[in-house]
Amino acid sequence: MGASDFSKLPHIGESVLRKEDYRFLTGAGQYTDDIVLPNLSHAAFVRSPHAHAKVKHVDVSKALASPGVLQVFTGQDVAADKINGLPCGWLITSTDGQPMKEPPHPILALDRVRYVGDHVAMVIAETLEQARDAAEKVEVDYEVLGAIVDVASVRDVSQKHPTLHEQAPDNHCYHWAIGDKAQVDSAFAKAAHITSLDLVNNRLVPNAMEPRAVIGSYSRASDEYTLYVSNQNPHVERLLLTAFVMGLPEHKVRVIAPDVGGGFGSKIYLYAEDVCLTWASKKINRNIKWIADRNEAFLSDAHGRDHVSHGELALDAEGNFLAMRVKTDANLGAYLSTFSTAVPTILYATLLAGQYKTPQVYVEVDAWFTNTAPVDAYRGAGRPEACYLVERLVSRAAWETGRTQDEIRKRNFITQFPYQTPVALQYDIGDFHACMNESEKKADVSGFEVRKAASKAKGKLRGMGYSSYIEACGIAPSNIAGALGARAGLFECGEIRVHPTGSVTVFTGSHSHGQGHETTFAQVVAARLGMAVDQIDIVHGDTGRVPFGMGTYGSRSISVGGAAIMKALDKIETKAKKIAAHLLEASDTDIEFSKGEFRVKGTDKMVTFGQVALTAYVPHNYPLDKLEPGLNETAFYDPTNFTFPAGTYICEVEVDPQTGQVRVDRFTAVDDVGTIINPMIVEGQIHGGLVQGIGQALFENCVYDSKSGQLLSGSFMDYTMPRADDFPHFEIGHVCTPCTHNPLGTKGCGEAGAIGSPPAVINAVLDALAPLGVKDLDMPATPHRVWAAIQAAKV
Ligand code: MCN
Repeated sequence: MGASDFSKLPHIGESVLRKEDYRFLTGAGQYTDDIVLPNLSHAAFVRSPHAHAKVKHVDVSKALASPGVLQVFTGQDVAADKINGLPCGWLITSTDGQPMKEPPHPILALDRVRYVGDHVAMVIAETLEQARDAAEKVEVDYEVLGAIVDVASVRDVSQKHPTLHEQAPDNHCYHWAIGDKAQVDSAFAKAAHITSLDLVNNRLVPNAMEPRAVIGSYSRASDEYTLYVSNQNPHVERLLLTAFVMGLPEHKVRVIAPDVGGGFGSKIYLYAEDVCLTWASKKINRNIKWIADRNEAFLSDAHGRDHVSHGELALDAEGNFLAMRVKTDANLGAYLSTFSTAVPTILYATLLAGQYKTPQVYVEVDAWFTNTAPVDAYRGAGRPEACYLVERLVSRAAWETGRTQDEIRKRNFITQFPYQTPVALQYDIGDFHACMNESEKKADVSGFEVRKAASKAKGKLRGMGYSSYIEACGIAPSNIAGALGARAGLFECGEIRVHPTGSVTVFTGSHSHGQGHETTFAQVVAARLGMAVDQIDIVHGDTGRVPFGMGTYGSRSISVGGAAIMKALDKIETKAKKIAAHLLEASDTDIEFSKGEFRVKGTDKMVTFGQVALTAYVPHNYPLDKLEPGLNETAFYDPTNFTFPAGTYICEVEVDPQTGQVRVDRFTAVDDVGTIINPMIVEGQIHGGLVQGIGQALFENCVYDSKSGQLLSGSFMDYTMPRADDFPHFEIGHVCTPCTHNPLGTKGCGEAGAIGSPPAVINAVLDALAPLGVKDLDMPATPHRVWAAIQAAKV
């Protein structure tokens, strides 16, 4: 079935209420902390209070003697059992052909700690309180070393900085580039105008509602481990844990990621705690639970973003883009987290063409180690950083050349598809003009001047900012990703199990941690099989039940996971037609399937899907010589390209010039996410993304003290999370150009809001401040920063 026929089926485009919400809203969810196993013990981690130190000695004797303590483990114990460090899943090759520097990432420190929060020892006790009390009694003799935390300093290798890893002199991980430098330089030489910009993409802490949580369990009866973990991709977790770290066969470990209270990327990875608890559950023959508290989450969850960039855009006299040149330094933190290395390269630099037909783009990226928590993919991952750079440059170019925000964009929009960008990606489809036009209409751009005058009358400054984003979702295909350094496949798996009574259970390798898959995936199956949505159950998050899966990240689930389900449904339909043909005494090539009924073409002879299902399991009248009984099919789907959601966002802010306070007054988001399965869920996803993106632009900032390396924003007292009353009503609109290469026509929507919104906000703030002479501002645009920029512009 083609994407166009699919989009017309019942249930597609319907705002079906979320099936999962009953249990979430009535407290019946089963999160990792809700799981209580017999013989349960509790773990607490001893974490480094220093950003960088030698670990000279760890004395666990007092902790071991504490009440209730079962065992205390250190890095030496882990090493003695030949447990490896955490692996990195993406190999980046430097421009000189050398592999990136890949220093060891021990699960418990051996002789050095490299960031505040680094794991030193694990205490296991009968109760959580006993484990925490005993952890305080572990005595660690540290020799404190100098720390380096920010990328703007570490990249200056002419200065002598502390070195984190002997494998990485100068703390340098890789130098990577894409694009044709000579062509770009020659285009710049001919430019009528060059716009340049230095900017910082601020470090963020993910802060999912449910902090990370782990239960390690071991059965002596079966010699099998079970790891319950708040995680986005249980099969990948299992693969890394078994093949790379513990040296176990995969079938000896079952990973269950039950209800997960948000991840936003931070729960993609294999963390030290996951390994420690799994390993220790056999050592002490007890079930062990660890739930991060919020402070531990701030210290030890993988952080996001943290780029410093210089970007330049060359234009001709008419405002056409000729070339873009970018240099980015990325902070990877103290160790390489699972997919960290792909973020500032594959997921960032390849998006720098944006929505524009800029003929040449050249990007150089240096990645660095610092004494900070590891950085990895966080909602958007690389694409927000790319969009921020492109859209800030484009807006600035408009101001500098006296063009309007829409004129400069429309002039340069790509209009012919497929479109090969100069940075590897090929966009399959889009309609950027339609998104812009719809967004301008919904934002009432023509009424802006009146609103601006009204703000002025109140002593406020009003500004309007644009952002036309494009992103790449559903990273693919596996063979190209492999050639680019991925150490994993990027397909998805789906299994359809039709029961004798005709209801269906779907097993998917995708993972839902807030995105509503139990509803939208059921809509897809219900649409195809002509059934009610509540006849279908979706199972995910358990390597013991789901055949295989690559999990959820990069807004891939509906487009890759959903496509795998569609493929399995094709197989179901093919087999079911054969059964129907037998029942109807016709040839299967004459059978049509529609709305849950199999018909012989051109006749009124018909059997229902339910009759076929029953026949498959009660095969009394059945072609047993030609066909196996049962109706159960599995499919793997490896996409041929990314999907490319795109849109235009328009933000209007009001700034108080006395206090620097910024208020988002209006925000319009028009997105093209292809065919929409469930508009209510898509809208919710866009809302969530917008709040995270606007949060980055105005409030959130992860700050380490530049000398001591202490995390200064380690709690909600110091790290400002956005709240509902910080936002206006979001004006949401849609344009639909169905994705050309998956059977649903969908593109991802989970990250769009977080990608497109930050530049719209900052461009709006800069527009408001333009009359005061403020030309630049970094995120987050806090009142203090805005006020300081206003004061600085006065001198
Ligand atoms: N959908 C749809 N029609 C489309 C596209 C999507 O109806 N054209 C639906 C999907 O069926 C799914 C939801 O929208 O129910 C999101 O789908 P998709 O864009 O495929 O994204 P994923 O399900 O793969 O979710 C991952 C994405 C990412 S990468 C982050 S980070 C993120 C996000 O989604 N983290 C989230 N949204 C989140 N939402 C919540 N509540 N919690 C998180 O941790």
